[in-house]
Amino acid sequence: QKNLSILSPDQIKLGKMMVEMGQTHLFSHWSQPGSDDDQEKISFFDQVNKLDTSYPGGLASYIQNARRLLADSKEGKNPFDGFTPSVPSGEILTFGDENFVKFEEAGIKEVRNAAFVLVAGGLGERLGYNGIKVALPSETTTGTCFLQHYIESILALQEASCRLAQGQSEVPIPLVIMTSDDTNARTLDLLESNSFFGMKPDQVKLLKQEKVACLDDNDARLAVDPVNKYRIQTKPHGHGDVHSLLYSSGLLNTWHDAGLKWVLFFQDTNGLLFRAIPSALGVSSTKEYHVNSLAVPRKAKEAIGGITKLTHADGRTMVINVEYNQLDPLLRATGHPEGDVNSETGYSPFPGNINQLILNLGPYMEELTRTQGAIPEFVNPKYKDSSKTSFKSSTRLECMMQDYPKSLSPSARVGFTVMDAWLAYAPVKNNPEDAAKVPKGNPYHSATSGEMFIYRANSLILKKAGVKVADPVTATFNGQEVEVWPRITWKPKWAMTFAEVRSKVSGNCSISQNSTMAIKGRNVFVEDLSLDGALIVNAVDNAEVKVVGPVHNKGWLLERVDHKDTSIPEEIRIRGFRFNKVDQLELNYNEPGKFSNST
Ligand code: UGB
Repeated sequence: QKNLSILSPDQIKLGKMMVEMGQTHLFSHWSQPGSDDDQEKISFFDQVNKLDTSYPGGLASYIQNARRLLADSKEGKNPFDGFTPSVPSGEILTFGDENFVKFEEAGIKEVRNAAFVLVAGGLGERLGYNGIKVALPSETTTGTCFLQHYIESILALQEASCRLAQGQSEVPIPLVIMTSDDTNARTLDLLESNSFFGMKPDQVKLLKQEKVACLDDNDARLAVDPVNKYRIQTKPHGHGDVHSLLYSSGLLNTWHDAGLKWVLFFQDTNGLLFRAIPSALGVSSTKEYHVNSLAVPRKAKEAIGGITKLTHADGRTMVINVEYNQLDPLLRATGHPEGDVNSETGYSPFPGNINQLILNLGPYMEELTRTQGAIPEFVNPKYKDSSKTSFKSSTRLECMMQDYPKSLSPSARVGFTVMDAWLAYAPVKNNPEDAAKVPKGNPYHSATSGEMFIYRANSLILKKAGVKVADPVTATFNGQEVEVWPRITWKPKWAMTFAEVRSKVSGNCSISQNSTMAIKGRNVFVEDLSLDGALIVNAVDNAEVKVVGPVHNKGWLLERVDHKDTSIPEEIRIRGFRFNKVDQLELNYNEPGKFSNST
């Protein structure tokens, strides 16, 4: 009681709410007022205020939701009770065919009406990398980090969309990055020290997610921080926070007023995701989807969620991601004793969610106004024993951004688009040791496979455009057997769509297996090139450059490195290889004009 004298009326109100919500234990160890701890007590209420304002409905709602979910968990209630899973039908695209090209064109037209949202608040515990994941090189031929690649891709889309909408000026496409206390300062620093990678600084907005209170028991008593008895212990709430943050930031209204129509969500380390954006956005706009989730064929038990149609006994249906650890038990419990297994295609019949969502802004705003941005949560306590009365360690509520459609009415147009996995998905999530343990045939999701998949995709795209690209060889790096294709990369501004790639290569081109090629200019035209070695082309935007062959040199050699060798920088050794740049042809065009390397 005496402690109240040092508090403001708002803090006293918060204190009363905490007492009413059964949280008196948080104060039981407080010292008498007038002691040295008074400032800590005020800071405690600052923390409570933050926890209260950053959760939809406030801390009292959080505690109530926690009690309900913890009771369900204790009872062993199945979140899918009454639902039967089946394989949903969606748009299946094949790279490079007429349909794909048509959707890409529709997507490029539409992208000027889009905003992009990158969820990058996770530290990537599975990867174990010491820095932020968006600062990792997506590939080491050019060393371009994920964030630079993403920003350059958005800028290239912006420019391509403007070109299509002839006569209209270029509109800056907004980018929001959701960060957390773990990633915010380093993300801002990466942007600022690189001049925002070419974006206007006010085109990029950082929204920081807050952690949520930890729970000590089934009554949702909040956990005292083990380090500071005047703090509540907190943990991350998950990527689902992105919806409430967007809602409370007011950005959705700003975008709506500016005439935008689409919000595209994506994750921190997928070097291929922008290969899928134009066509997927084309699908969203053509089919007028309210929600479009991108998916790829998924190996049974692969650690990515499965897109599933759930039909309730009462007739309700929804198409939703079911996380990989829930899909197998759900199938077994509903008449599929074999669980999640590959079909005769070699893949699970349930497409894999790559957590790239395209939402139609109007219906999205309506829904968030109704829910205040809150989306369904879950809790995953680790119980001490089967009585389920106490936890091994504190737990918390969590939420996932792909659960957004769960609360939508059945009339919402929810669809998904399946892309070739080689085209659209190359995540970097697993550390070398865990990746080496992935069952043979399943993707490693490591820095090694992430980079090699980029070369594979670029090689296959050029092949489809008529270039003779040599077949890959197999090699093992950090205990992972991968296909090694020629190391081909290009800047997003060179080509964002298949039509653009086709317009930039012509004649009789070939690239040998041990070649490296990096195209870093917009108007670079590759004609009758026969490449056996390394070729780097740098050109300013208004230089039109024709690159012709033959180009033969000793090239860049791939050298194996061990991930345990700490003398090598972490971002290199987690791949298990590096380049020995023995020889190369580097072409530099720094002035406007027309050029060819043959003259
Ligand atoms: N993230 C945040 O921004 N905040 C958080 O609190 C947590 C994460 P993970 P996950 O790629 O295929 C997802 O950890 O959650 C960001 C889907 O659920 O890499 O295990 C984080 O920075 C799964 O269905 O992935 O699995 C990162 O950018 C499947 O689709 C993103 O959220 C899988 O991704 C994802 O976090 C996938």
